Amino acid sequence: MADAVCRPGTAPRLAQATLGAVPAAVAPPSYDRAAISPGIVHIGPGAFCRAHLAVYTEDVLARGARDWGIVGVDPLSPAVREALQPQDHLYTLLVREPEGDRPRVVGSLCGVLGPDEREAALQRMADPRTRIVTLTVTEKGYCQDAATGALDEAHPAIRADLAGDALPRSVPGLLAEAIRRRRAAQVAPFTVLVCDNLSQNGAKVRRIVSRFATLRDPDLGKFVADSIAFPCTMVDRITPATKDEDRAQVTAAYGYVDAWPVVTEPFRQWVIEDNFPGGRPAWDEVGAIMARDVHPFEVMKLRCLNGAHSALAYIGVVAGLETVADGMDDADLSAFVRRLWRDDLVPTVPPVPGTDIVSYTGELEQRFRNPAIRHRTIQIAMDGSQKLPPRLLDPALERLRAGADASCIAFVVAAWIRFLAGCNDAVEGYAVSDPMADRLLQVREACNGDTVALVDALFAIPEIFGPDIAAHAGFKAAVVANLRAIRADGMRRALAGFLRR
Ligand code: CS2
Repeated sequence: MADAVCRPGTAPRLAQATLGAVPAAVAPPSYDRAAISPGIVHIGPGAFCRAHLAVYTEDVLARGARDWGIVGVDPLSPAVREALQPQDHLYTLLVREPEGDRPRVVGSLCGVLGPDEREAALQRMADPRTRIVTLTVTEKGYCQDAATGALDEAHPAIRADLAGDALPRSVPGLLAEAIRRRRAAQVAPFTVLVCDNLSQNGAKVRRIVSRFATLRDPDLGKFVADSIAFPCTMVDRITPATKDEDRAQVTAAYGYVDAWPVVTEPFRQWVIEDNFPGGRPAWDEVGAIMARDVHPFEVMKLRCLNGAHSALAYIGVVAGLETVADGMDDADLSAFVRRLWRDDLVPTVPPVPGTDIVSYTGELEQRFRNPAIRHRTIQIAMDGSQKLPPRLLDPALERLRAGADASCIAFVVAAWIRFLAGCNDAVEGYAVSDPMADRLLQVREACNGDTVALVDALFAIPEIFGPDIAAHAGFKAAVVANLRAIRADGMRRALAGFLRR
């Protein structure tokens, strides 16, 4: 395959049978895939999990472990299955260094089930060989009230799962049903490992799933709360959505076709609460940190990395800056991000074992500036209703309660509200993608351009702002003032004005 002529249509497809012929530059799995049995079911096998959890697990398999293969379950779309099944679930990971790509083929995924295979997915979750169910379904995948982290009982998917006898579709529904089946068959429970950017993710999802289970059967709810381990974890690796140009680049550079390669940065971090009653892969031997308390790591990452990302996203989209690296190249926006860290976020981060927070934000700045990673601001801007509370509103509230201010966060909230207009300062349109988009856009329409009314109406949405932020007159007034400036002068001038203050 190394010498393949790479005209479109002639390059061979990546697969087990063609693996021996990938060029030497691409590292293949170094173990016998046929000897691996599945021990993990992963719900949400998108790019992030394939750059993170699947790679840590790949490294464990390469050290000789046999029973930790991963079966992916995508309850929403058949796209990953359609891309990966013809290539025996192999995919290329392109680690993007500023100097060039480091490619490898990852083999830890041994199957992917799509939305039409929910019975098979439940059987796989109930199989005694499955000892861990891992999840990357994004914040909205848990059907939560983002401000409180409780199950959103009015969520259409939850109502549907509770109403009928059909197989569940929601994530809480799938987990509760799989746990019920194992219990009925007297199979030891699996551990649920939530790998999404929620604060106290394991504890939160335990409450969500046990509440869902209680609504089905109070006894099952108690079993979930008392007998299932949901360790908390902090996950980190910047992984932009795969673009067609990445696919084309694999074929041009390495001579084969991969329908869904994954592009990621060199950095990776994983901190895991070590609570796996059914056992776990030796992830700690391949770089993961097992900790008694993940909370300080998670607060640091959610606020400093994800909070700054959201700031770059809303300010960047409105100002017409396409990627995070473009945002960091803008002198005002990078100065803003540094100020956001220094004034509003770092003071809210508890001491983190083995970490100097100033060096951490310095390293974040380098990661954000990696020119080889084209991480689009519009991608990060998605689902703001779910992302703002843990990333920015929680730290704002802590600052306000301590009698301090949260001026940079107030600017970002104003930028988010301006972002909801659906067009940037150059009047180019984009879609506002958010599970609450309809409600947010209705609120915008109803306010008819009145800035104070708009901020009031959005702050009154309890699932986003919660009562304490909503009642804080000073914070609200700061958001109004920033939004007025952004609307009157455009994002760039408003930002420059903010920085002069
Ligand atoms: C980003 C995250 O899309 C987003 O909201 O902030 O996906 C971020 O890139 C990861 O959490 C990095 O670990």
